[in-house]
Amino acid sequence: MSYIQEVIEQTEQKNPGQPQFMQTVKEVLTSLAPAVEQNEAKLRKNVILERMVEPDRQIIFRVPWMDDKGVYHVNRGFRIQFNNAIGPYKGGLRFQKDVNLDTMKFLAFEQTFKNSLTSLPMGGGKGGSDFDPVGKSDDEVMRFCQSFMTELYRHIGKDMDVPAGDMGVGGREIGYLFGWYKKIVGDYSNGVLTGKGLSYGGSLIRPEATGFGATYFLEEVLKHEGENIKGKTFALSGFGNVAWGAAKKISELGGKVLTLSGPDGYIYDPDGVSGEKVDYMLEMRASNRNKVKDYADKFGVQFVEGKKPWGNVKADIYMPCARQNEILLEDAEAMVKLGVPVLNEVSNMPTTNEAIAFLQSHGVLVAPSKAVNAGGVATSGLEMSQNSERLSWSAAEVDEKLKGIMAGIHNQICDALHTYGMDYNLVAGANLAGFKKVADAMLAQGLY
Ligand code: 2IT
Repeated sequence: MSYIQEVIEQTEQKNPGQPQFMQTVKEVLTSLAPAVEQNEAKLRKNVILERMVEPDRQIIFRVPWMDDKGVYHVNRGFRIQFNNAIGPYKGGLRFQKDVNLDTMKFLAFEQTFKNSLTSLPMGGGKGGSDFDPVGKSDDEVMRFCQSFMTELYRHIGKDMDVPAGDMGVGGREIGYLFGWYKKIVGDYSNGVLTGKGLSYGGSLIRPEATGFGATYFLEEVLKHEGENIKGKTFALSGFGNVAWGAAKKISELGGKVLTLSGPDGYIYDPDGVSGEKVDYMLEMRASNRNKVKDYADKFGVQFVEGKKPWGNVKADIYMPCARQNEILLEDAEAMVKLGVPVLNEVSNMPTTNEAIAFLQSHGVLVAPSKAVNAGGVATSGLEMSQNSERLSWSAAEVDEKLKGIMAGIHNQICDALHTYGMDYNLVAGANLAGFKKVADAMLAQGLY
């Protein structure tokens, strides 16, 4: 049996009931075959793949909190410190009711390779809770964040592990988390968290960074194909921070965003989501209602209940910005039937492995999330640099660096594909490039 297949089977045995984690492990490891075959003896001796699929540390803790009526609740908190070969653990916190250990491990594993691609010194980590922020008051969210940090603080640090936001965790939550961290620890190390407000060490462009970066990466992909964004139509899912940044940049560059979605369904706006409509996305998110229908009601456009845009709306480019596994095999089949040529994955692991394989074998260009959405964490890395320097950079400076990083990721992918004599397969290229840096660092640092 091949080394890769052995490790996949061992990992499956050791991690029963973790389908999302196994999905990314299989996706990444199988695409590493060309690199592993060249160095098999050395990689085997150093148990590189075995170590790469085993997190350095998995922290699980109780988070008790009290709601506004005085009723007590208990949630589960997580922090997975997956790999710190190239830098301190870095990755977001997700607050969402279906978060479990499997979700956390898949995200932390992906984060390790994504952070490697940014070319910044950041290891892979992820955390969060099964706390459901929908419908909670500010005070409830604050009390939850304080309780969460009361345990988390002992595991993080500006040179140890640096959390940020993810779904359900934005500027408000990071503010409460930082306030409580500072209260417990007593010093002003604001480099311990990223995604902070501008008045206490946040970076300009960090809120926009994931969506902007995803659009910049797409520009590189289209350039490679001799095309550009101007005049192209887009189907997006989600309406949160990531979809907001993407819609803003796409409309600026002359593309037209036809759809947004929420747990309730999707909206179809034939004039495109731009200008005040993009600003309205922020209001929808702040309202905490989690309903995209509000957009249709406000702007008088079509709302399709209970459906996703995939396979229902024809567009030049699909950009899932909502959650994992939103594009299944049946969606991929419908997408090919409709003739959608490009899938630019923005949310983490939005497509199942079967759907990716189907799309690629039918000529759809798939840009993988660990490259496409890396602008978010990359700008977190720039926020850490500014905190260390005790300086703030201008929006133009950060945006320019972000653009350079996204172009750099595309170049690294092309270089990796070139090294192994492969075609323009961005999924394999991103895994090969992300893996190489982490593996080299682990080999250099000995058995640990
Ligand atoms: O999935 C991601 O890369 C993020 N949620 C951003 C993580 C970060 O540390 O900025």
